[in-house]
Amino acid sequence: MYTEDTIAAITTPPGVGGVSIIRLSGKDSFTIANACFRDQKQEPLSKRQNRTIQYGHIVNPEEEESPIDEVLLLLMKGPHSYTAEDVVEIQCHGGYTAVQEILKVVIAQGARMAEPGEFTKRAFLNGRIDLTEAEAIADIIDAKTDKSLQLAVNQLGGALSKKVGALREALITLIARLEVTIDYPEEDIEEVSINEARETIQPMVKDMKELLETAQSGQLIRDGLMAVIIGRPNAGKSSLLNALLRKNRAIVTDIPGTTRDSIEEIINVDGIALRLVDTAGLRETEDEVEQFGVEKAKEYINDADLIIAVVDASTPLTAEEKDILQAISGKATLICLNKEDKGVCVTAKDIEAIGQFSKIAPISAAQGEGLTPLRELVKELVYGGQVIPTYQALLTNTRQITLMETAYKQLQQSLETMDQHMLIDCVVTDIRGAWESLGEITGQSVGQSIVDELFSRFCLGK
Ligand SMILES: Nc1nc2c(ncn2[C@@H]2O[C@H](COP(=O)(O)OP(=O)(O)OP(=O)(O)O)[C@@H](O)[C@H]2O)c(=O)[nH]1
Ligand SMILES: [Mg+2]
Repeated sequence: MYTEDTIAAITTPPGVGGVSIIRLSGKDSFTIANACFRDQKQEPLSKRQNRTIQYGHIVNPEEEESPIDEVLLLLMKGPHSYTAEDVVEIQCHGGYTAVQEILKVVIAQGARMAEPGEFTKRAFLNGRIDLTEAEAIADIIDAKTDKSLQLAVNQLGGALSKKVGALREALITLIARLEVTIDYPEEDIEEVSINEARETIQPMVKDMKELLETAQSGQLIRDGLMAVIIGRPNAGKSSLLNALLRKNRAIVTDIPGTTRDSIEEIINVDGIALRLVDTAGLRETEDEVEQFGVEKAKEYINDADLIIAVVDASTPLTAEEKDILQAISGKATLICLNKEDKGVCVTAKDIEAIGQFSKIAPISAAQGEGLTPLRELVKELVYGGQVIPTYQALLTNTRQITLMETAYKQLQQSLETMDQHMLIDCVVTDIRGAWESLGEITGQSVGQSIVDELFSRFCLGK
């Protein structure tokens, strides 16, 4: 058990609301709460029934018991608490002052201000959750769509941990069997063991490959995609942004060069968060402000997961427009042939003659028509044509993916080592490497610095 000092933090966001919560965790939580909590009962909090709510007042014992607020106290003794330590949560009236005053009092009584993510870090260090589950908690907090939430909740339920745990279990059993062979080297036993090892590892390699193949989907469901809307001035980019948002977010005029700074908004496309960026129309310009906007647009093109190029199809393509289209050829792109209600000068064939694009769709941004192909393209990019349910175990971040790739390569290496009839010791070394890499995913074998870095990304009070 990880026994350290007792930490405290305000776990609710700053501002006015119904309630604010101060959380205490550690061996002295009950003693500290007891020192500043007053109600009708005589018995100390530590003697009261666990997992109950107590009604009373928080006072400042250093200042003649002056009352601070009327509160509810939640008592949760370890190990059955968020951190697996003794936890007390103080619910006071929501606002700026009471909650800060209560925090000051509990700190004065011996608690220490928690660092960001420290409660969850303790849950991990105390063995209540593993690293994938801790990451899932951060993902639940950050979830932008129902699908990313489902994925995170599922990961918190142990979907990925179980999968990784099963792989590790099979590997350690295999390592044990192979090590027996090393200790008692007899040729026929060795042959049998190697065959067994091959049969165990081959399906695992297949399993891991599948996990890696679906990893991009997991990451995109979790993080969403960034789509940049580009095109020449007046093509209808801001009109498209507004149509997708179903509100007049960006200024639309018939003056070319209306949008100068980029505008970002998030929309939900069938459970996937799509970060839309409307940009300044691409053109050579003397206007310094507009020039900055054009440079920014070009940067977004490099970073985007998806490029939405808007073409004014009611007038012939300009040389500049052709250059833009050539430059984005081959990337994940949707070409929107806009303003077809005004007349058709540019067809899909004309666009196809310029380069390779994922989809070409006639739209009317002004009327909000023809937007379905965008949804389809987003889904194609995320799922790559596969059906991936969010309750399936998925790798969802770069840390997990990199470690899984390493483990995958190590196991493949072990198969090659066997094919080359090398010593069993060498095979065991490869397999052990994979076992350790998998352990890093769940946090069974992971360095302190990685743990510190990971939890520092959490918010204060979590
Ligand atoms: N007829 C018609 N007009 C459109 C359509 N989409 C946009 N427009 C008009 O085209 C003009 C320019 O639209 P914007 O959305 O401001 O174009 P933009 O690409 O953002 O332009 P900049 O910000 O200057 O780069 C406005 O007058 C719009 O009303 C459409 O589908 N049909
Ligand atoms: Mg605009």
